[in-house]
Amino acid sequence: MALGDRLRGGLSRTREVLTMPLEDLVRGRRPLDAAALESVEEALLAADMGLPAVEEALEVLAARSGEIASGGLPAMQAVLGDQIRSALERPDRVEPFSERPWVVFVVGVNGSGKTTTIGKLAAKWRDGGRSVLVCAADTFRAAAAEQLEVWADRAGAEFHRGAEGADPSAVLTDALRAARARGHDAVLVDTAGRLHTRTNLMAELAKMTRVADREIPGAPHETLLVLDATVGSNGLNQGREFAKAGGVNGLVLTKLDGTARGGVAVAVVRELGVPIRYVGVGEDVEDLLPFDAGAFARSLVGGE
Ligand SMILES: Nc1nc2c(ncn2[C@@H]2O[C@H](COP(=O)(O)OP(=O)(O)OP(=O)(O)O)[C@@H](O)[C@H]2O)c(=O)[nH]1
Ligand SMILES: [Mg+2]
Repeated sequence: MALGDRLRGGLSRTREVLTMPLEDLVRGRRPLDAAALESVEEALLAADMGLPAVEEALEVLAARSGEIASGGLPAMQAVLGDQIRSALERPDRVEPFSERPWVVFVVGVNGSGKTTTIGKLAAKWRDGGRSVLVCAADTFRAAAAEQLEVWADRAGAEFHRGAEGADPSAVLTDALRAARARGHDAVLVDTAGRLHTRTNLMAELAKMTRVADREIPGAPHETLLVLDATVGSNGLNQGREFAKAGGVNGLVLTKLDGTARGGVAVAVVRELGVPIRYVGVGEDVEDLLPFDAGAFARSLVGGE
């Protein structure tokens, strides 16, 4: 399946929520009056775009209502799609593999999809001919490391873990030394979603960041915060904590296939000020897509 089809498939639930009222509206081919705008507002809020972004979008729709009335649904989709695209666009200066090894921390709360994302990413990079080491720095749950090992085997990546309950920073240090010694192109680091208290978790991540930089100056080159789209904007508070503590410079939005709240992409980028780097649209290894704001916006609102 082509990437575009995969993305459109993954976003189909959100697109349904968004386009039903749009289709109803433009069928009448009339200027958008207050009642009409209200139903668009409801749809955008239901898709979890967040109030500030929704208000902005409504202003633009109102200002261009004549054009929409004469152009019908395609015009509506173009205007709204443009608005969503520009809300999602953020300068992204990260250039994977510009350093060797390229070190990526993957952080986020329990169950958000960290391990799965690492597995998918390792497979993608291996397919591209890169050698990859994955490090299980979640030493608190044995099952966490085992799950990562399964993904590593499947992807053909080297797997590194420490003893159960070991200091994650010590495990990381060993993994980075091994990666350097063996000349790996990339290191993907899986982290715990929860420790005894949230504060400990943030302190642990900060320590791991210092340790990585000491072993490989500039590392981690990416810290990806994984957010579960099915939780929608309710997950934003957690996102803020991670973003504050951990030097997060990229987002991964997972489980878009299981939700009608795909508009949350707009809310998280706006709130956290960090670009989305990948989206997850399923549980299979191919279901991680590089993020493209234009393609994402078009898949959300439908049309060309
Ligand atoms: N449908 C769907 N499921 C996903 C996606 N990404 C992850 N999952 C599922 O979400 C569940 C949790 O994923 P994990 O990768 O184990 O999450 P985690 O963040 O590593 O969880 P902890 O290790 O407990 O912190 C698994 O059942 C995954 O298959 C996605 O994009 N779509
Ligand atoms: Mg995990």
